[in-house]
Amino acid sequence: MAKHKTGIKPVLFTNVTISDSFWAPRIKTNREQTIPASYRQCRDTGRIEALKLQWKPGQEPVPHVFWDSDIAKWLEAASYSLAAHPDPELEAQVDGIIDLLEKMQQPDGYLNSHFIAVEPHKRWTNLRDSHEMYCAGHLIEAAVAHFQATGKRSLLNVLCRYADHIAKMFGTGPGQKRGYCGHEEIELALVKLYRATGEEKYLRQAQYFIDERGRQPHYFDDEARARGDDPAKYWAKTHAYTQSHIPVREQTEVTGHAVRGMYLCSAMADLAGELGDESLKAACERIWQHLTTKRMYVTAGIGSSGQNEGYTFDYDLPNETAYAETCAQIGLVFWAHRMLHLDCDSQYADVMERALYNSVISGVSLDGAKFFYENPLASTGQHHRQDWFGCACCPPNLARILASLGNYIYSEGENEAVVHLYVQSSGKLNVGGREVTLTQQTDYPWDGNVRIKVGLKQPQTFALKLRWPGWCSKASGLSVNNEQYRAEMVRGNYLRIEREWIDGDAVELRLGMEIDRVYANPKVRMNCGRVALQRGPMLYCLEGADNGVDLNALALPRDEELKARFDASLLGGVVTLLGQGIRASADGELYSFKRPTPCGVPLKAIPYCVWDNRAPGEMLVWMWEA
Ligand code: FUB
Ligand code: ZN
Repeated sequence: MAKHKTGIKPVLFTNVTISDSFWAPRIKTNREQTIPASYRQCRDTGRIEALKLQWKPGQEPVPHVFWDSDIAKWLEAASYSLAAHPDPELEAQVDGIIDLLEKMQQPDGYLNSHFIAVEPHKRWTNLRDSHEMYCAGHLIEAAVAHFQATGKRSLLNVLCRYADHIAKMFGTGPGQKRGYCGHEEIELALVKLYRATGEEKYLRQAQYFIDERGRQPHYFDDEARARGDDPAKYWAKTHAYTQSHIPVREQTEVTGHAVRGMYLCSAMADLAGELGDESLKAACERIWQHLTTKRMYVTAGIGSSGQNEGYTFDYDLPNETAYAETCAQIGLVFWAHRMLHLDCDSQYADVMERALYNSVISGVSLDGAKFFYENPLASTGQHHRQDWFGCACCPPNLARILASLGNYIYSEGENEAVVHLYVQSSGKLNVGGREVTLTQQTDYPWDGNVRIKVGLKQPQTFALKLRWPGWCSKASGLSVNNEQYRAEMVRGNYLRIEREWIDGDAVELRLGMEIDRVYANPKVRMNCGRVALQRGPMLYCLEGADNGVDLNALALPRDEELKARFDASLLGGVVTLLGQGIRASADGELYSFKRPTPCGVPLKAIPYCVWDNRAPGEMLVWMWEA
């Protein structure tokens, strides 16, 4: 197991039971709707059929180069689901696909449905664009999840053989190619494979891929020439698109394709922890600072442009055309979680929470059947979730993170138990070799009161660390067994309570949850004069269903005192924000010499993450402030 610098490691979702009113219904819907629907989509679109290698020239559809990754993410999600909820029908579907993968594997270990059936002569000839190792990485993650969920080695054995094949092909040794994948993913997967098998060779292979990335002469240029292509005619124009323009330790900014960058940084953080590599950690910290201070949406969406599915320039955060791919935010959660275990600093948990409650969960409808690929912050009413996509990376990515959401709440160490997220749940931790149960009772994210009961077999001294969320500025309270307690605030913004705990001890944390107005730096030109609303971890938006059309004709007066009201019958039960806005008439001419006279209108904001679950209409996060 990883030896993290902080000495803490995540408590696995299999030891966490979530019982709140926000996530628990989403996880259930994920299990009952999203996972089965994604299986049907993989079947009906030919993705599963492609594994049979029966494709013939001229036949449609042609198995796509990264179809295997969709299957892999589904397998991973299904495995997590099986770990928590045994389901013979689902297990049979999983076994059926594993059987196809076993049969598909080539004698040398190679495994990719497109490059076996469609373009066998092009195997490993275009690492920059072809996604072979990206698919391999997702399959490895699936294999580890399946092994951990079921104890079966069937898929793990297949993927170990494939990983061995890849390690034989790529490296610095004689006869090896000095390549790495254009879409990062295999690096973090190999670290997982190392942790699951204990085989250090997989860790070393991940390290090789990270160390090799961005070196000169550039591998992608050399391989382009070998294919007879001119590297100067690269369609993406720059190797910054794949974060390989310079070696990773020299990188200071997020660049290029957002999902790729997040998977890369996740692997860098993993390796920094595993190898105690300070230079990788420092690079992660620099890139993190750049992303979160200059290129991240208030919803924690990242990657503002569809053109490169990624970043443009600092402070360029358009609302209506925001790309903010669901997968990118999921990648951000993966990275933030890893950073948190390199350095137990609440800035990482804050971003992780912001992404989870806003631009990750926005990716799926309340009924679990429709998905956003892009998560804009304004819409004229044309943007809606869809059943599936030709490029279907997001739905199964959502399925796997929801099925394993328990991973992000607690961490455990020799002498400490840490709570990163407040979610009504129960976590079974291993603190210094003894079982400690933490049971949270809370209405979070709608209310900031959290009661944590400590369950122990015998009294034990350790530190309980509770994250102080970045959104919480209002004086709040902390008590232990109903007595006020002055906890030490340790580096990284965690409240630390060290004492001898006895079974049944209870801690109460009261986080003042106010309605906050958020203002963007004026360099974010789109948001000048505008304001966003936040309450606790939730960002809010105006939606047409509540506020009519022309949301840009509405403004929020600067002195308006909004009220928070829980509405059990709305959108699965949400806190809405209510108040009076002012509205200018939008009925006039295109241009006029007359200043519009606004009139008062009721205004209602709902959590951003649940928009587009009712009648189609406009949506706006950043509203005018008058
Ligand atoms: O290229 C594979 C996946 O498809 C990427 O991660 C997404 O951005 C989408 O392009
Ligand atoms: Zn995606």
